[in-house]
Amino acid sequence: MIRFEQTFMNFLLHHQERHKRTYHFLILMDALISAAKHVEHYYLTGALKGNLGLAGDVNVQGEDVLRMDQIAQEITVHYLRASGRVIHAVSEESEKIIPINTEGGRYFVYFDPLDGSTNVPHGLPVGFLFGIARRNMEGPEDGHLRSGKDYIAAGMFVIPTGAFTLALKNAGTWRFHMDEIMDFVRPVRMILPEDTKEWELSFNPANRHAYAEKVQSWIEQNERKYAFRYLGALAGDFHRILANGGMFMYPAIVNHPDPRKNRPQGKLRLMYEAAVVAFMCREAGGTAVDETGTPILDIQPKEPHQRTALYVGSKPLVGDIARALLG
Ligand code: FBP
Repeated sequence: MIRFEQTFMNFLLHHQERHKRTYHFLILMDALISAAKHVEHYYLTGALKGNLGLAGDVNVQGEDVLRMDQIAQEITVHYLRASGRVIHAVSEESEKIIPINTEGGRYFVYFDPLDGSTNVPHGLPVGFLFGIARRNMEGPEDGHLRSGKDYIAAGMFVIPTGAFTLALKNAGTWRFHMDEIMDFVRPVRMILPEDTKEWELSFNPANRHAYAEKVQSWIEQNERKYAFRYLGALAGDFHRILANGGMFMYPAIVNHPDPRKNRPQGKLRLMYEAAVVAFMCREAGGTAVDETGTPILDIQPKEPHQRTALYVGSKPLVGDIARALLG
């Protein structure tokens, strides 16, 4: 007996119909799905094709560019351009804002086509993260960078696991899995569990003594209550938190023995990392704050690659550490 699954596109078509929305968003999502599948193919074959190494360049963040970063960037920009629906894009792999379909575009896309760079040389899980905002439909559009609360959707592909999670404004966070014909199917609504028994903490333990004293003492008081997991790729770590509950955090680094390694403004990028998971977390019943306890979704970006500290996950835990941060 063949088991037939609901496909992502069928799910989205019904969503658009239910909310009397247009086909434009479908075309954009189709482009992002095609881009992610193409990136997954190159990643899966990367070791044999010698694509998991360095490209020889340095990016805007001062980091060595990986060959896969270039491939993922090229693929994603191609599909966004082909959609004809994107005014401009912000990408981790491009210093400047990328003009796409400036005439006639409808959306802004903020993306990181291959997040979790330390996992790439080993072919371990990485993320394709994206946030989408819509242009001003009532009046002139000034193209300003949008804060997370203005996103209409955000999502992530955990590559190469075939897992895709998408949050739609006021319509929840949904997880899909790739089937045998590379379709994303079987939508499952993700709600952060209230039951704390599966809750996890996720942070880089190598940095814990360089966090603010308040954060270090919060970890000491709470770490024995929860399991600990850390993959070293935001998409993978947040994928777990969405299912099990708990909190992922990448706090500010302020007490590093080598002051040059301090990151008082945080490491993760606001627009295409922190705001993406914060949006997905809100739609799943959770929340996210920065080092000052400010909601991540309320932070207005001043520049495309602005960094932030990030605490994201179950409301009671994020609320608790926010009180400690404000204390
Ligand atoms: P990249 O975009 O350079 O990969 O940095 C982001 C990231 O890899 C996140 O995915 C992950 O959560 C974090 O940095 C890991 O940082 P660290 O190796 O310092 O723990």
